[in-house]
Amino acid sequence: REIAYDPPASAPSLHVRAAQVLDANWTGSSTVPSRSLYPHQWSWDSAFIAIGLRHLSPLRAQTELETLLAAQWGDGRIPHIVFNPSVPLDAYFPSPDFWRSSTAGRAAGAPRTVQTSGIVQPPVHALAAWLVHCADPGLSQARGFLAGVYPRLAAWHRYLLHRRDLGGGGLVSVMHPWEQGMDNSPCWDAPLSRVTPAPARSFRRADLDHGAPEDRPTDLDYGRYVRLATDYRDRSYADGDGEFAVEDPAFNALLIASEHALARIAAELGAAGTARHARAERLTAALVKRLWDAASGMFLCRDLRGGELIPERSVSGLVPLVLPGLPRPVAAALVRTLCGPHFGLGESTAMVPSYDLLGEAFDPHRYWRGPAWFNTSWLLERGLRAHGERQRADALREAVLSLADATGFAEYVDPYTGEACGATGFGWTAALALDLLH
Ligand code: 9YW
Repeated sequence: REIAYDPPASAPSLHVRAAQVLDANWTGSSTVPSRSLYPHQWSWDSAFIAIGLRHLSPLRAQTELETLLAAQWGDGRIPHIVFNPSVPLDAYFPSPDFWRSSTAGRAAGAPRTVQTSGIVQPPVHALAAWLVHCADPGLSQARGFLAGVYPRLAAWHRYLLHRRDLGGGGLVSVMHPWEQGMDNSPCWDAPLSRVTPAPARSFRRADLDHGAPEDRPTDLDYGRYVRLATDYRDRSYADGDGEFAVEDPAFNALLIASEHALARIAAELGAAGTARHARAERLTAALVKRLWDAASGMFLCRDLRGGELIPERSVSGLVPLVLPGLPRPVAAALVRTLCGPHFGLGESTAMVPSYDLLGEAFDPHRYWRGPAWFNTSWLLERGLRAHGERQRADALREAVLSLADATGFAEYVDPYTGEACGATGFGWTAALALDLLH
C-alpha cells in the first residue's frame, strides 16, 4: 500500500497576495480602499494605489488616475470621493445625497454625470502620475497618458495655490479634517472644539457597521465633521469663510513633491519645467518659515482661525522629510525626532506612529491618534532614503513588508504590538507593500 504524501502547499508569496487584494478591490475602472468600509473611489488612496499597481499593470494604474481626474470640478478641485452609482446609498456615510455635488457644486463646476464629495484630499496625484509613467514609458506614450493628465493636474495645483491660500503666506489650507486625510488627529482637537456639532440624530454613521467603535472616531467628532461639511455645501462650496482653516505640513509637503513631479512631466512633454521647480522651492521655504518648530524638532500645524501653531506632534509634521530640497539641519532634526522618544522608530516602534507616543491624546488603537499607517510609513521610508539614512530606511521597509504580510494588509496597526486594526485587505497597504518589493 502506498503511503499518501501531500507536500504542504506553500503559501502564496507576499507579492501574489498583494496582487490578489488589488484585484479583489478593482471595480473595472478604479480601486476601492476597502470593500467593506470604503466602497467608492478615494482621492489620495487612488494615488497611492496607482503607485503600487504600476508594477502589476501599468494600464490599470493609468486608468485609476484617469478615472479620478475625470471627476475633477471646473474650478480644478479633485474631489475626495468619487461615488460608485451601483453601491447602495446607505453603504457609506456621507453619501451623494449629503454632498449633492451636481446641484450644490454647480457654481464651482462639479461634473454632471458623476456624483462626488465637495472637499479635497492631499495632492499626491502628480507624483503618482510621474511614477506610473516611468513604469512603462512606451505604453504611456502610446496612450498619450501624460499629455492627457497634465492639464488636469496643473489645474488642480492652481486651484490649491490660488483658492486655498487662506493664510496669505503661500501655503495651502485644509477646511475640513477629512481633507488632510488624518480624520481624528489630535491636531484638530483645538480648532474643532470651536465647531458646534450637528445633532447626533441628524445623520447615521455607516462606518460602525464594519469597524470597531474603539478603533474609529467618536460620535462627537462626527457631529463636527458633519457640521463643517454641511456649512461648506450650503455655501455652494465657495472657499474662504469656513470655521476650520489649518495649514498642514503633510498636505503642503505632498503638494511640493507633486509640483516637482509636474515639472518633470512638463519637461517630458517638451515644455520647460524650471518655473515649476522654482515654485516648489519657494513653497519649501514658505513651509519652513510658517510651520517649522525648532523646539519640537518637527513641523506643526497652523490654526488660521486661532492664529497659532498647534502644539501637538503628529506624523504629518515628519512627512516633509520626503522633500530632498529641505535644508540640511531641518532634515537632520526630523530624523532625530522620528527616532527619538516621541515616535520611537527603531526603538519602541517598527513602523511610524501617527501621533506622539508621549502625547496626552495618544491611543494605540484609535485611527489617527496613535496607530501606525502604511502610507505615512512609505513616505518616511522614501524620506529617510532621500536624506542618506539607508539603514533606517531599510529597517522601515522590512517592517512595512512584514506587518503588511502578518496582518493581511491591515488599514493600520498598533504601533507597539503590530496588531491589525480597522479593515483588512486594504488597498494602499497592498499597493505600497508591492511598491517596496520592487
Ligand atoms: C472615513 C479611505 C479613507 C482615507 C482617509 C481615512 C479614511 C474616511 O479612509 O477616511 O470614512 O473615515 O482617514 O485618509 O483616505 O481609505
